[in-house]
Amino acid sequence: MNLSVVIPVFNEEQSIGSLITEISDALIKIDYEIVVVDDCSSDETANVLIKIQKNNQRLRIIRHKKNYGQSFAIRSGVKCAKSSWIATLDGDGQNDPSDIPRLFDALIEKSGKNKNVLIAGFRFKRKDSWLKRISSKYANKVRSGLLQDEVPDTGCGLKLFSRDFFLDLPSFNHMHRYIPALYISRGGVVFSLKVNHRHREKGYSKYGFNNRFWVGITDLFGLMWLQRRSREVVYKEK
Ligand SMILES: Nc1nc2c(ncn2[C@@H]2O[C@H](COP(=O)(O)OP(=O)(O)O)[C@@H](O)[C@H]2O)c(=O)[nH]1
Ligand SMILES: [Mg+2]
Repeated sequence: MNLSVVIPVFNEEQSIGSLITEISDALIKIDYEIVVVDDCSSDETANVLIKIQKNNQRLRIIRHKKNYGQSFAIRSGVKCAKSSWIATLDGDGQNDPSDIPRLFDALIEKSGKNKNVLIAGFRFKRKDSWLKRISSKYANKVRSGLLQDEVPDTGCGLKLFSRDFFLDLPSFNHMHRYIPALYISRGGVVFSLKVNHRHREKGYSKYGFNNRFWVGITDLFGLMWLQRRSREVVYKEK
């Protein structure tokens, strides 16, 4: 197993099937598994996944007992992953699975012997509503100014990294938007690579101004505190 593709989903009954087909088409040269983490969806997502699994042995389904949020869903998927390399992407089809092989090659090339590399997708042409694009543009500016993580796009769902390094990061609700800053504060190295971004064709967005803006402000203070307290610990057995 070379790569575990981790997908957090909440109520994506209409999108998850075609996304899994696209992943299978895109990863023909890679030995991979797909770990979908269903965060206690209230629609038909669970049944859709079980049906797909009957004809897809690469698919594993993890279901949360209750809705814990996207960050904890990613974490559960990474914990259950069998590979030491992870690709994570959104379950609504906005990220393009055909970007994964190029990003995976970059991860292997940049990593060498180190496991501290994060490949972060950069949605250079975002296909979101006007309000989302504008608010995200300013949020990214404020965030990169305060956290100095120097990434153009922290919230892209498409990211590749090593399982062990990720599981060593602090775990909290909404941490998935700050993975680059958390990486850097632990001595990690981040590479932002341009990726395709697509409109959401089906289903609905789970995030609006209220559950992103106010939460985001609180998170920024928390992140600045975490950065001050973080240390990259280097040790060796003698
Ligand atoms: N596991 C989990 N995933 C979620 C939750 N909310 C959203 N997601 C997933 O996170 C991804 C991004 O969410 P989405 O609604 O598309 O956000 P947007 O692209 O910013 O509008 C999608 O795969 C969602 O299904 C949640 O509460 N739990
Ligand atoms: Mg989306």
